[in-house]
Amino acid sequence: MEWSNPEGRRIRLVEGDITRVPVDAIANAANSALAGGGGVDGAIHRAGGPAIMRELDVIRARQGGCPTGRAVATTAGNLPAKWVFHAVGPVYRDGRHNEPALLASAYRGCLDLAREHGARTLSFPSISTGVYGYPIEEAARIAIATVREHLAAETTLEEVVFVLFGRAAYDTFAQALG
Ligand code: AR6
Repeated sequence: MEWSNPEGRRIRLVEGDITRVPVDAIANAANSALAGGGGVDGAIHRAGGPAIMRELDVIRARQGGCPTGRAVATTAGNLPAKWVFHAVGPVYRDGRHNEPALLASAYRGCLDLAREHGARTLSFPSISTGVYGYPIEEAARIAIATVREHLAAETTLEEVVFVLFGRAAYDTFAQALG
């Protein structure tokens, strides 16, 4: 499924594995320790190889990790991309602990890094909706709205691809994209 704004910038939805989709930059759903983990984070480190963790070690030594709602950039190692942007989404508690703002901010962190690096294409997984428990209907609305807002402003991005793991996640994002 595809949508484009008046400037011709696109949002595309794909069902599949984010490590297999070639783009300039891949966003990762990381944790604030930048320690690696399961889910999409595990898949990205496995496919990208040890070069990614080596750069995260340097970032950790410098700034101690990455706060929730922010993102940091590394090489993409062996992945079909130039960079990985490691975003830290919120752990969902009850929706009254600033979760919507923090989720939007995690997406914005990657979108801003894309602009800084001059990326033309960027892929996202559905941040926070796995282990972190964010209800996917609300998360999808926030993700799409935040990307649309970025694409309406000055940016190098021509296409943002959401790579959704499984039919249910794809359908939820398709609904949010309208
Ligand atoms: N490609 C695309 N999406 C995927 C893939 C993949 N290969 N694998 C899983 N997903 P999660 P979170 C989907 O749990 O909720 C990690 O341990 C998955 O189905 O990966 O932000 C980190 O280290 C779900 O829809 O991330 C953190 O500690 C979405 O990706 C913590 O989990 C996000 O699920 C972050 O939790």
